[in-house]
Amino acid sequence: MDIREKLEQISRLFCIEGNFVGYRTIHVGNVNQTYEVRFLRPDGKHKSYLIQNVNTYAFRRPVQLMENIDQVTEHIRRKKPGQIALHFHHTADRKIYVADGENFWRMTNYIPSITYSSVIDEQVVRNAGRAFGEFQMQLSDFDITKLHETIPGFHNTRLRYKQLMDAVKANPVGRLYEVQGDLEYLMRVKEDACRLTDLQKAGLLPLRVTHNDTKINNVLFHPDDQSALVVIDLDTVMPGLVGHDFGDAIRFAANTEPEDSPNYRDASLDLDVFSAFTDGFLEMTANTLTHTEIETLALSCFSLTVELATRFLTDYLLDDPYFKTCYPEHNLMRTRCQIALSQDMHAQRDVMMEIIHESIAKWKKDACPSALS
Ligand code: GN1
Ligand code: MG
Repeated sequence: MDIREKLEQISRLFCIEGNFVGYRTIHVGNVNQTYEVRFLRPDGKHKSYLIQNVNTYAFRRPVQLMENIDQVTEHIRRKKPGQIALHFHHTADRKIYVADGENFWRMTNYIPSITYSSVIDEQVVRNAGRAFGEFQMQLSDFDITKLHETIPGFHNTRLRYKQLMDAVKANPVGRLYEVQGDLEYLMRVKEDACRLTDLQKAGLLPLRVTHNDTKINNVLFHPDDQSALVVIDLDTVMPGLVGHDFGDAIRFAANTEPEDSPNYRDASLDLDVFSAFTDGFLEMTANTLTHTEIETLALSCFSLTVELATRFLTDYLLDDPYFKTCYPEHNLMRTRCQIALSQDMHAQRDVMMEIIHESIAKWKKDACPSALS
């Protein structure tokens, strides 16, 4: 069965009616495969939907993952009745997935919108910061114990280093010799990068419900006024740290180079983007953050960037089983781009903290500037 027939068959299992008009592959996302499918409905109108083939190598427990998503989307939908929200379609027997023995499928409403993979427009970045901050606030009263850990240790940086070491030892396709310089750097910064994880383990940072994959292209924007409509990609919503969401968003949005740029040496932190995102994010969250959370926000950017470098490098050494790649060195370029960015973040950490403190002073109701500096 070709993919067109397959997508039509899956749509029917999700009870979609009308004539199947066509589909388009969406090339965003490094893990799952996404398609837009279009139907001519019995009322004569065209309607689009999104179908995703969930990557079960990455997500070993897809049914639990869908349970998380169902609970979280419904919780958010209840908070904003009548507004645009993500909604998953059900099969005739009320499931929100189809497992056909080979693949794991799900289907959502299609929200007309625009996304950005790189952005320098201050207002758009600020709106993205607000959207991720608001997302966290919407879930602040969600019972954390109801969530499955869909990828155990997802942002456990020490675990990511261990996985890298295992890949180094195994070296199954002989790529180790190419990456000595990259490894040396990652080992040199290991303790600093793992500090966030250590603070979490020591109970010094509170667990919250976090998104954990806060790339700016996971925010849908209104095509006309660039306001943020909705946060998508809820696969990794789990208990986590505020720094996981903040740090991951910055490492993606405030990189002067694309995440997989072959000009990785030019990767650096765009301070204007950093400021705008920080201000939007803290506008929503400043009043709920602890002192230690605030003081580790700049560190979290460095930690998440180094952590992703270890993940890309692990995947490169293992012959790319996890992240989608378009050419053999793709994961190596990604690794190096994160490394270069992390070096600049390290150099700019004090400036980042100053910007964070300015926003805190602006948004936190009882902020006392002298106590923050
Ligand atoms: C993956 O598939 P996508 O683009 O949403 C990954 C993130 C990485 C990101 C790097 C579940 O996200 O953790 O930061 O690639 N998601 C998962 O581009 O591993
Ligand atoms: Mg994702």
